[in-house]
Amino acid sequence: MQSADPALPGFFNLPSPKSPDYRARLAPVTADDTGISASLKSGLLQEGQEKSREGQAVAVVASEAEAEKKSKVVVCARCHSLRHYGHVKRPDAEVLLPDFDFVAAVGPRLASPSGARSLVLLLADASDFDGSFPRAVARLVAVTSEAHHADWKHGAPSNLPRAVLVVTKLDLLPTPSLSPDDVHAWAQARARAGAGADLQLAGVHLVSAARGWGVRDLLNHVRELAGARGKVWAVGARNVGKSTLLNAIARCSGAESGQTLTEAPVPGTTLGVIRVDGVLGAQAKLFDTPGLLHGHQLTSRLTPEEQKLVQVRKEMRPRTYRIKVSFRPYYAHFVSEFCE
Ligand SMILES: Nc1nc2c(ncn2[C@@H]2O[C@H](COP(=O)(O)OP(=O)(O)O)[C@@H](O)[C@H]2O)c(=O)[nH]1
Ligand SMILES: [Mg+2]
Repeated sequence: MQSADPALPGFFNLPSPKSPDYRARLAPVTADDTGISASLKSGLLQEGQEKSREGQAVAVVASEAEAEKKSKVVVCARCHSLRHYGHVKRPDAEVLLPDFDFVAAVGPRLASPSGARSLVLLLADASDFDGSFPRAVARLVAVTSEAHHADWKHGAPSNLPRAVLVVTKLDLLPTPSLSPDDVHAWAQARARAGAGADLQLAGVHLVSAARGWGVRDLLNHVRELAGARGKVWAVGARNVGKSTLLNAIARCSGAESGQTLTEAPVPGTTLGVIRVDGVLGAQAKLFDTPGLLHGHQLTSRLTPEEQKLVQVRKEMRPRTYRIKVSFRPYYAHFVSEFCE
């Protein structure tokens, strides 16, 4: 906590000093409210029969205003800026925010053989699989499952954490030149290469939250795996599309909570674990999590301006270039390859 700079995280204001009897100066609340008209109390104009039609119109306006107020979502200033302007006001203050460590925060719950069922959605970006697949979390699930499986064989209670691989942003892959079966097999192979061959996946889903591809199938599978009381965590590197996917899942499920997670092409948009209500039923819980730092995600090492330059927004196209021996092509100025 600090009180020096209101723009930096953790800012707080000390309340102004008050005298001990400051409450005594407030007017006492009286039981006698006969002097206040009923219309003023209800906020609606209902005076006299002759004004009844006018009163009805005002009542409709008032109820519409009430409904609009209810449907309006209150968000913090940082989310407001991200939602409406696509950037945070003070990028220099972002480095002061703590990193999210899923293994430390949720690992003990996954390791616990009792309690609610755990399901981890391992999200990887189709346009940068190796730079976004959450290896450490996948490894944790693999090791925990293995340990629980051994306990279960010896008769101990065992609640195996399950993992589902979700490949996001499928719309960015060159569709005519790739078959879904090939992408499916490739994604599974890359996940095993990253987390170890002992990673058991309960399923692989190829989705595009932007286009709504595969979202319903994923929702049905998640409901089935989570059961009535399970806990589901969406985990992945920054910008992999966790919040966008959970919003798409919530829309697909017809959830009426009105809650929308903030989505933005800015790394580290989501700051804490957020429970998404009304998607999986009363007892089961779905959580959005902050993006993990990924050592292989090159975009997380760039400045916001550079990130905008290399951000993939449209479907990728295969290109062929003829390059002379000993020349070196540069991709987006930060990857190069020497031609022999
Ligand atoms: N093309 C495309 N972009 C997506 C998709 N899902 C998310 N994005 C974009 O990826 C960026 C990061 O999304 P966000 O949900 O905030 O990522 P998070 O940090 O993992 O929560 C945003 O600009 C989204 O619009 C998708 O399915 N297709
Ligand atoms: Mg997010």
